[in-house]
Amino acid sequence: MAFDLTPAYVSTNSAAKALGVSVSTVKRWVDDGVLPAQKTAGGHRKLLRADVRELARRGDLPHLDLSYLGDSAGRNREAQPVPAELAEQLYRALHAGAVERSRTLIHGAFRRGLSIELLADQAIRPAMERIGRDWEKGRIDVMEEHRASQICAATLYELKATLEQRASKNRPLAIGGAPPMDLAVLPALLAEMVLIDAGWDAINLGSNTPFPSLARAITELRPRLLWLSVCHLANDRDFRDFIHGYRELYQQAEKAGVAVAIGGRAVVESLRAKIPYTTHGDGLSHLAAFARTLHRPPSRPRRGRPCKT
Ligand code: B12
Repeated sequence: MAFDLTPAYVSTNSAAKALGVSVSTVKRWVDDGVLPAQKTAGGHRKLLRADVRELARRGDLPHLDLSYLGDSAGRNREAQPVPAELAEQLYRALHAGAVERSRTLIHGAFRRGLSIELLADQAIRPAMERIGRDWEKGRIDVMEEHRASQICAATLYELKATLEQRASKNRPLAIGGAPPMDLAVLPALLAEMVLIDAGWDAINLGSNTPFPSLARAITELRPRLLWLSVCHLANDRDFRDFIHGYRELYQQAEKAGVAVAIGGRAVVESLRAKIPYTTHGDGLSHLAAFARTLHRPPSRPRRGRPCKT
């Protein structure tokens, strides 16, 4: 049997960030014996990752963020929620209009390590699809559908603020949104969050954005990437207008050297056959993967790794 003799330590600083408390609080917990610690030859405290995780599990710590414990994926894998279960719970909470429960589920999933793209593709999308089906079958009213969208959007704006706080300074810029007549909010908002989480500075121009305004954003903001979430093209006329406006936009993007990522429910094969694009994806995991090929953010420094004694 093989034993791993290398203990996985983290610094007081990383532990503080992971537990969502100040460094002095962590030091006090160490002094009080709440959190076991050893000292390096240089007199620094070193904490076992497993002890920090255990404290996280036991304690009532509202600002917990185990991503700071810095495992290989940057987040705590063991505790990750199962997306299908999360989708089911989220659907129930959204269906019932349970604001706090929905918030807890979304924020909790992120804190426990679910990436924004998985949250989008495997939890929010299926939950909202079921809400959409309920509406289609007359089981719920537009009231419930709008309420569910509002709860999601409000919670995602909160989460976006968290992503912005931890973003680094020098990031490439992406701009995007939904095209004219498309009123969906969540897909473009989630695309923006996926890009921020992938190390980009992202500006979402939101739903129903005219093509000339997207073109102006290319000229004035000089992004490296433009994303478009196309969720609804109501009829043949909308379809034709979209193709016309989009082609002009694409030409301008190409001239400016801007990559164009397109996706959304309305980007069906018959539409894709008629338009150019740099990349298309069925889900936001595709967008994240593409964004990583254009820009790889520096990995989070492994602060506080003790020198070998
Ligand atoms: C919420 C909602 C609305 C809201 C949107 C408000 C808001 N705040 O967002 C409102 C009330 C505006 C609305 C209106 C309408 N809606 Co509606 N709506 C929905 C609903 C329930 C959820 C959509 C959603 O937010 N999903 C969550 C997001 C995250 O998922 P997503 O859109 O699928 O996005 C994923 C992918 O497409 C992809 N993706 C998205 N963007 C991008 C971008 C890139 C670059 C990449 C790579 C990938 C990508 O990744 C995302 C995450 O996995 C859907 C049901 C459903 N099946 O989706 C119906 C649905 C889309 N709506 C529908 C309809 C019919 C309408 C209306 C025509 C109703 C009416 N009669 O007025 C209008 C049209 C309005 C318009 N012009 O846009 C139908 C569409 C049917 C069809 N044939 O396409 C649906 C499917 C409901 C149904 N089952 O019938 N709707």
